[in-house]
Amino acid sequence: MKLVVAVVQDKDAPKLLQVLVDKDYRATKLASTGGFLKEGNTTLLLGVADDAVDDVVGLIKATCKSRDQLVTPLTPVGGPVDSYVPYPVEVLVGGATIFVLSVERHEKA
Ligand code: 2BA
Repeated sequence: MKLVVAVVQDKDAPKLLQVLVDKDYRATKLASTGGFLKEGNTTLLLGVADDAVDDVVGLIKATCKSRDQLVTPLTPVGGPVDSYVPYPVEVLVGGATIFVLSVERHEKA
């Protein structure tokens, strides 16, 4: 068994969960926050059989979209505040960041 951990955008999470549950995959949805943008995203935990990993990863990739997001950088610490003009910069946020981990043991009680 493998544990698939997928960090996805909030906008894609409801559809992705539906797609996964429709195909009988079990999923846990966690509210998470990206370290860089400090904005909400969604982390899904999926315990799946080894031979189902490619299918699950394929469903995630097919459902989640990359999007450009505008970010306004903070004033540089210690820098001159009055002359600093914070121009928004575009950041491409990926469709999904996926980790696949081996599961040593899985039990249900
Ligand atoms: P955030 O950390 O909020 O990052 C959002 C997007 O900002 C990233 O999209 C990337 O395009 C950009 N970014 C992140 N760190 C950067 C940096 N140091 N310099 C310049 N740009 C940077 P994604 O790479 O698609 O990541 C989307 C979200 O997935 C991340 O949100 C984070 O929550 C998670 N993530 C990505 N890589 C991860 C990793 N190696 N470990 C854990 N979580 C990760």
